[in-house]
Amino acid sequence: MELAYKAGKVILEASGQMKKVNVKESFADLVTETDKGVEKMLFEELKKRFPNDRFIGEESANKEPWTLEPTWIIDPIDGTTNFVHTFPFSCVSIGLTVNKQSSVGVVYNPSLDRLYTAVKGQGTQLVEGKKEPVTLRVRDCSSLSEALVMSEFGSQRDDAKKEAVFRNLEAIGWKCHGVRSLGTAAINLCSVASGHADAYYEFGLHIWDMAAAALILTEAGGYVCDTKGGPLDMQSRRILAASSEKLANEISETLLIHLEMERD
Ligand code: LIP
Repeated sequence: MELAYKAGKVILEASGQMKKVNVKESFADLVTETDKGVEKMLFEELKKRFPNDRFIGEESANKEPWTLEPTWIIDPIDGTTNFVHTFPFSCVSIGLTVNKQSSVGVVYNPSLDRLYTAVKGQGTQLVEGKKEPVTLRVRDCSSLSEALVMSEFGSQRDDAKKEAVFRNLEAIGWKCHGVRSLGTAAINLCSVASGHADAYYEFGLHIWDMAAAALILTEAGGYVCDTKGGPLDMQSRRILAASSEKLANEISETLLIHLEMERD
């Protein structure tokens, strides 16, 4: 939590400043010096406290393989596009997995001063500004026709992704109350955990976008799985999250294209 606040301060101070923006896999896949600087700071600080643990970060050139060992999985800025454009939904995401199971998740959106935390088996808490922490719980919603659904266009720009995004959006969008897209997987998941939305699905995200927030959702009573149903595979680059298993199943059956991508 302390490091999330520290990272958030750096993100907030840099937001809206002139910054060099580089691209990664497509012209819409952005990275800045702030992403790299925050990741370096978090790695250094966590390594001081947990020298024997392993580390995976979005911006590291050589990614360590994900193993059963305790592993910190970090996205220094989830929602880099929002950060570049000053849309106030970016966050730092810090997850810890042990035996490949998420055991700690911390997500902090500095623009709204919202800190989401979860420890396996101990529920999810939100600290907003100076307010007392509150325990989060998903909203009761078991039907797509009553659901507010979140999804993302993502940052890939190839034809297969385009077809999957728009055909799935057409299938889901007309059957639910509405579709929302905040531009950050972690905050989308936290929004379902908070009861602000009822479900979220995406193809093309990465392990660091979900490692912390998937636990935040399940500890708030939500359900996560693969888009085809079955256990979530955090390396598969796809996720379906909902306030209940029943709603997740309905969305899974409604999605038309379950994109297969190169694994993380
Ligand atoms: C982004 C996600 C977003 C997704 C993009 C990208 P980044 O993470 O959170 O929801 O649609 O594909 O992965 O690049 O801002 O850390």
